[in-house]
Amino acid sequence: MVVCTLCSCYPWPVLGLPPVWYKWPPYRSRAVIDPRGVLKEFGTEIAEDVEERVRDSTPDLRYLVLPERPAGTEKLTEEELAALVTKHSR
Ligand SMILES: [Co+2]
Repeated sequence: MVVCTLCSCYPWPVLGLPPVWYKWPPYRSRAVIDPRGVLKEFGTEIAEDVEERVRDSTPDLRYLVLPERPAGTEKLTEEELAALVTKHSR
């Protein structure tokens, strides 16, 4: 999970304006302490056998998460795959 505890910067050129909760201190601190619990509240349950890592971005160091290809999308074109990616993607 990628967070920014320092300044809540957000990749707005890619994802648009951030949701309001993104800057809330309780979200920023809990995302670091309990990323699995926070993701669960957003409706994404991470299996217990999946390792959790939290990366805190800074103005000098950014992270980009490349998602796995969703099941059943093997025949989609690049454009069709790109259309699946929104800030609401899980
Ligand atoms: Co920041």
